[in-house]
Amino acid sequence: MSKFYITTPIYYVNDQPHIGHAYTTIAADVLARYHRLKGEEVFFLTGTDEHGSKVFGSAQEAGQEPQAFCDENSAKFQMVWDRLNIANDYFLRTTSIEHKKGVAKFLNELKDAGLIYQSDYTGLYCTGCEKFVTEKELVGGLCPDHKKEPEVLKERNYFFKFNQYLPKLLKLIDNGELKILPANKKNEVLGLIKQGLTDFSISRESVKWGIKIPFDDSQVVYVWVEALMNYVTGLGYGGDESNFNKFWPADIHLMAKDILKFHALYWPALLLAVGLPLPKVIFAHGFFTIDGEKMSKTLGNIIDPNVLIDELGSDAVRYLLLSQFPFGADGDVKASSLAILYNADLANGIGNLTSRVLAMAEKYFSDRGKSQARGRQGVSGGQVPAKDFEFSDEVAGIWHQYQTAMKNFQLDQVIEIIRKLNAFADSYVERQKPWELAKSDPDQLVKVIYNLLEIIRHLALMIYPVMPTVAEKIMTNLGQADWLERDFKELIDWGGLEPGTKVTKSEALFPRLEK
Ligand code: ME8
Repeated sequence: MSKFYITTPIYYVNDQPHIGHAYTTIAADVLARYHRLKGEEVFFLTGTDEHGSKVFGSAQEAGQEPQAFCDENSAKFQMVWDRLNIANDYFLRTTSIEHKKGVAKFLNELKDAGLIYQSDYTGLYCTGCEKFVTEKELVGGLCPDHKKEPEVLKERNYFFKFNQYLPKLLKLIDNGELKILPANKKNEVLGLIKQGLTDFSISRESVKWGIKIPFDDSQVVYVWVEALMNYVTGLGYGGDESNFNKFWPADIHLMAKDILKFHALYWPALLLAVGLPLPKVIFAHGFFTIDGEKMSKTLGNIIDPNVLIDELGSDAVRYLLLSQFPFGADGDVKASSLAILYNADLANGIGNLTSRVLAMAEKYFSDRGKSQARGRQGVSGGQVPAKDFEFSDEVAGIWHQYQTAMKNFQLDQVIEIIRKLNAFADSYVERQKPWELAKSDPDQLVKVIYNLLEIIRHLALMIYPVMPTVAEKIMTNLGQADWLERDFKELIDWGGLEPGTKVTKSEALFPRLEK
């Protein structure tokens, strides 16, 4: 059985979960669910990044002990992921014992390999970014992302001999052994290597909220270095390593472009240093703005996923966020357009199609006669009529496109394919007019209703990774049980609905929004 290991970044607990975090996590969940549906063994890791001066400072501002502050804020991420139906296999917290153990093992290996040295360092540090910045990166003396002046830091730190790995990284990235996607991001990373990079510090002397360096407890591990290690400690590295042995290397690390350099260069170099295999794909999706503005606490335009879930439901939020712009490109989320898209694609689209088709199956192929004969008056429902294969090839072709889009992480394409299949079924209904066939051509009606029910089954399978709850409801309405355990190839073959299966009308899957 093939395996699939997917990760999101671990999010800083100084911030509330917002739809930027939700975007990455939903995308990872979609890919994880799709690979599970295909029968692969999947491990999906997410979590929270809880150490460092930024988190420590936020805890102080909130008047809380750092651990209590982390507990409270990490729980907010876990709660919203639950509400969004995120089926992660593990939630890693960097303040956990197992993470600390794994980090200690990793650092000892670096030290034993002679890849760490001490040096005095003076540099500019942006706490918002939790990284050293150069004069060149500043705009008007301020960090362009946090609009704050970085502080001058003078410390004696441990450094990692990063520089010596650059020629190897250049080769691995260039020849695609370490895939950086989308392609323009690969070029950016190659450009960074060619510009020249220096060894980086892996410890902090003045920071107290962190994991102590195992061989020098006067320093803590630099927050970014231990954060990257979550991708192995989340699998038990340094403790019970059975998951680590089964799932490492990662099949894909997912993130936005803001933290690509850490993932595409620092992390692979650390892995090379301890002799671990490299992740297969590093995918940096775009960064989005809200109505043209960067999401930030100061601007007060952060969208809390909880508010959207309250208004639209979790499946709709998953669908709407992913359908905003190409996965990988930057874009603007227009809060006002979410409701419009909800009505167009979900209420009038998938919701309307399924309830219409199920209602027709019930009306024209009611099993009431049979039920009455058994003395069960009033039992409603329809039956799947005899099979027809008119769209067998066409739907196989659509599945091919769908699988290619998933393979290439084109999640917006996945949505587009779902839209097309929905539109195709709508136009088939309009062309065939089953309500007229019911009077004029019962044989053709059998074919049309079978085709529509079967298309809805395929639609439910295709939307499952994106909208799992709605997909399960549709499958239940189609009389399908245990389908998640079935063989994927069989599942996506045309003709899975067996004649005689009882189907029931659905409640409104996506009630129309009036305002
Ligand atoms: O960087 N658009 O954590 P973080 C799209 N702890 N994605 C966005 C977004 C936006 N406007 N805002 C946030 C950190 N994201 C580190 C990571 S990993 C070893 C350590 C998402 O809380 C996106 O995935 O700042 C981005 O990379 C991540 O949140 C940054 O989360």
